[in-house]
Amino acid sequence: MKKLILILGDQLSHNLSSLAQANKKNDIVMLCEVMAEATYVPHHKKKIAFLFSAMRHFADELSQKGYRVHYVTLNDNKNTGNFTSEVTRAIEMYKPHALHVTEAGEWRVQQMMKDWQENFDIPVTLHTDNRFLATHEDFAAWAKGKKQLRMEFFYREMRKKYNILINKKGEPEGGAWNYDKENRAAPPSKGLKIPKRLSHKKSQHIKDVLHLVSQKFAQNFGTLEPFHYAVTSAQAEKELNHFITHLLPHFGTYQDAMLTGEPYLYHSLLSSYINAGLLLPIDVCRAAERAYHAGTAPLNAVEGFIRQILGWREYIRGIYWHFMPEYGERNTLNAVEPLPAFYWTAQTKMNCVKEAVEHTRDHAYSHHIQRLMITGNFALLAGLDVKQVQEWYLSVYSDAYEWVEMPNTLGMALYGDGGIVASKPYAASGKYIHKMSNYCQTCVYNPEKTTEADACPFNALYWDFMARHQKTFQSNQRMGYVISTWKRFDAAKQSAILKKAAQVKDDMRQNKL
Ligand code: FAD
Ligand code: DLZ
Ligand code: SF4
Repeated sequence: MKKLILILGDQLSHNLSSLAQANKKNDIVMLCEVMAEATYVPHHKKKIAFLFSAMRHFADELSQKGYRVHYVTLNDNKNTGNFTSEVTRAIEMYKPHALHVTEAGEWRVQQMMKDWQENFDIPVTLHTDNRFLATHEDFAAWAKGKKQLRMEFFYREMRKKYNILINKKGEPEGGAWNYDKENRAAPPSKGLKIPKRLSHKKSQHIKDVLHLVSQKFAQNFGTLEPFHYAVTSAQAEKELNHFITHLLPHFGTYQDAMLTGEPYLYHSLLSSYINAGLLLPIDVCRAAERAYHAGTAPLNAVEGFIRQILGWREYIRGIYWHFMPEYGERNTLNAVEPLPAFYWTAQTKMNCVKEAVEHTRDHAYSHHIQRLMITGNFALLAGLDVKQVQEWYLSVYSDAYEWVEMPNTLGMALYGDGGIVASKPYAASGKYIHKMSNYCQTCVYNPEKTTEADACPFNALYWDFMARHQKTFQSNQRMGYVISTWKRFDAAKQSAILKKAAQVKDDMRQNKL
């Protein structure tokens, strides 16, 4: 029996389920760089460079371990351009008896694999992706019969299931499940001292891929170099250790802070490595837990960090698979305004948006609060088209795959799923941004003003959003106060705010904001 084992670009893990029963002598392990995947959205240059470099290194590691590897580069002149045609070509070449593959992260590719099961002449086995900590069945069992699917309760179950930060009595470490209240500190006025980040030696693979990307994807969004990404599991492990030692101790307190010129703060930068398979989520959680027990990181930081991975990451994936494909068609707030050009150019006077888009352009990264409370919040308030916003997020971040991007964007940032992920919209005015960042200090707009010529655009848009959606939110307990505040404004004040919001949108459409 000769098997063909297909490994996708986000499946670069040596313990992958499809590899588990591989026979090194007989079986063929294949990886392919294909144009269809590189262009289904216009990915950031660094995202393509990271993934192709990591795929090439992973293929080398498999060869060194004795596997027979079939690797197709993007510029191989026999490359047919997509997964289906490349697998077909490999079947013709090697005449395997069966195809094995680990289930895909994205619905789109999973459907492709189901078609293979129908149409290929050889049996096709889809293996469960056991790198995730909750299976689709686990999530469905948890969700069954629940009116609301709140992350916090899912997370507690996961803590118990994996016995993470649980004391000998079976209770949460420190007596509480969640220390988020301690994790919302504004940045101190003197700024923060952020440890330097790692950079990794440029291998020949990286050099080749950087050249390839600069040639084939010259028009794509983003800066290609300098390129500092880890591209092997050994390098990603170094990133993890660096984070645990130097950054995790401060991760919690300033988790929601934003600072000019500081794209990373104390965030881990591990999402691209975890999502591509270079690090396993359970190993990352255990490393953080060990730091707590060793006394090198406080509980609020460790719990907060573990919650992002064991809680949010698994919950988000659960939501995606539980509600797809219908989820992707949702647009509860009927948001249809075209995405303004500044999401791609960073040419806007709004300092906060400019910073977030510049970080994104330069690093294929911005941290969670920038994604949620700057670019996401603006899109929510301005009613930007949910599909265009999702495509932007899926393109520009090196950690973006639809299973994780979609519920975060459509659900968390845009409230476009009608409240499955978020119990209320993450709508915020310029005052919140002013409190949590130093962006406003050097902005031409004033976060304290709403209708004046130099007023912060977020303020009028915030009230305009409340006015537009008051019917939807008036019965939401967490929104009652703000909706009734809007209703208490006299008619002249309401009219001035709505007029200003209309002007802000006009300026946005004319690229003058
Ligand atoms: P840290 O702040 O250090 O967090 C630690 C880890 O927790 C991350 O590496 C990640 O694995 C996990 N994590 C944290 N928050 C989330 C979350 N909400 N969902 C899933 N995992 C989480 N994350 C992606 O991995 N891919 C995406 O395409 C993506 N799109 C997003 C879009 C929007 C609109 C928003 C608001 C969030 C999005 N996120 C996405 C979640 C989050 O912003 C990123 O995981 C995080 O910024 C990655 O940086 P980090 O590794 O430094 O994270
Ligand atoms: C994102 C991406 C890109 C840009 N290119 C490839 C590729 O050429 N070959 C590949 O195997 N995977 C690629 N990927 C990742 C896939 O899009 C990802 O595996 C699917 O979306 C399934 O989750
Ligand atoms: Fe952003 Fe408004 Fe502050 Fe300017 S004033 S940085 S637009 S929040």
